[in-house]
Amino acid sequence: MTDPATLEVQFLADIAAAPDVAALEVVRVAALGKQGTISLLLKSLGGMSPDERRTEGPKLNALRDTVQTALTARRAALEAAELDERLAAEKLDLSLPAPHRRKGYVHPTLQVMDEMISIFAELGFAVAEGPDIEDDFHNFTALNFPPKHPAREMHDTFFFSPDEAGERKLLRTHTSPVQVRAMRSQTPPIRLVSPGRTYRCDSDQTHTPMFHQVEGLVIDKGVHMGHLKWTLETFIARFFETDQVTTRFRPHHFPFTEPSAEMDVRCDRSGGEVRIGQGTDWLEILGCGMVHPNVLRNCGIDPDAYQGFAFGMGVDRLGMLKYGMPDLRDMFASDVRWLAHYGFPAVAVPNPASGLS
Ligand code: 2NM
Repeated sequence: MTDPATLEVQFLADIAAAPDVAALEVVRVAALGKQGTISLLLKSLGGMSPDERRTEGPKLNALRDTVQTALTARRAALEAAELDERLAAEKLDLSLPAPHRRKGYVHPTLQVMDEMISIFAELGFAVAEGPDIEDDFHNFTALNFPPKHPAREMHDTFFFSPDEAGERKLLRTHTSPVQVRAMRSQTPPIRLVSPGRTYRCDSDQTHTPMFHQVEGLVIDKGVHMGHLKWTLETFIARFFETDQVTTRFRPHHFPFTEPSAEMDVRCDRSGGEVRIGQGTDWLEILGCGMVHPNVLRNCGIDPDAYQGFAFGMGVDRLGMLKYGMPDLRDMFASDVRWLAHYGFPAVAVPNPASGLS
C-alpha cells in the first residue's frame, strides 16, 4: 500500500472517478491533506536513513507532484462542466415572443397612452404628472374659468366635503392643472404633455366618470396656430400610422384658450368601422387653441413676450378608434375576457424604432 507507484495508480484512478468538485476535495484531503497518505509518507522521510531517504525522497516528491497536477486538472474540468450545466439549466430566451408566456395584459388605455407619449417624446415634449386631487385654483381659477362657470357646478365636478379651512378639494376634471403648475414653476420655452386620469360626473355610452387625457402645452416666443396645426397633424399621422391625414379646425370655446378650436380628421365610416385617412366623413378628435393671455398672466408669464398653444385629447376614445373597441364602458368593467382580447403583451412597449402597434 505504501509503494509510491501503487499509490499513484490508486490516487489517479480516484481523481479520474470523482464525479464533482466536492468528491474531488475528499480525494485531495485523503492524499495531500495534513493527515493525507502522501503527506504522512513525506513526513516519515525524516525518520529514514540517509540512503533510504535518497531513494524514497524523489519518488515521494514525484508522487506528490503528479497527484497535485492531476487534482488541479480534474478540478478545472469539473468546474467547467458544472458551469456549462448551470448555464444550460438557467437559460432564459429574452427574445421569445410574449404570447407564449403571458399571464397578464397591458390595458389598451395604458398602451395607447405610451404610444402617444412616445410620439410626443420624439417631437421634443417632456412628460409631466400631477395629483388627481386638486384645488379650485389649479383646476379652474388659474385657467380663466369665471366664478359662475357651469363646469364648476356640482353636476360636472366631483367635489370633496370642505376641510376645516372651508376649502373644497376636487377630482381634477382635466390634466390642465399639471400645466398650470409647470408654467408657474418653469421659465419658457416649455414643451410638455401631461397624461393621466381625469374625472367628470358623467356616464353613458360615450362617457365614463373616470377617463384618461393627454394634454399638451408649448410656450415660447413667436408661437402661433401654424405650429399647433403642424404638431397635431404630425401626431395624428404617426398615431394612426398613415400619411394621408386631412384635418379640419372648427371654432369652439374653452375658457383657457383664445382662439379655441376642435380638430376633426377625415374618415370613412362605411362598413361599421372607422378608417382614418380616407372617406368623406369627419371625426372629432381633440380640442385645442392658443393659451389665453389671462392664463399666462395667472401663471406668471408675460403674454406680451410669450405665446403658447395647448391641446387636449381623450386617450380612451382614441384607443377605441384605433383598435376598434365599440363601447367605452367596457374599458373599465375589469372583464378578463375583454382584456385578453383587447389587451397587449407586457413586452410590447411602444417606441418609434420598433413601431407603435
Ligand atoms: C383642451 C383644449 C384646449 C389646455 C389648455 C391648457 C393650459 F394649461 F395651457 F391652459 N392645458 N390644456 C387645453 C386647451 C385643453 O382639452 C380639450
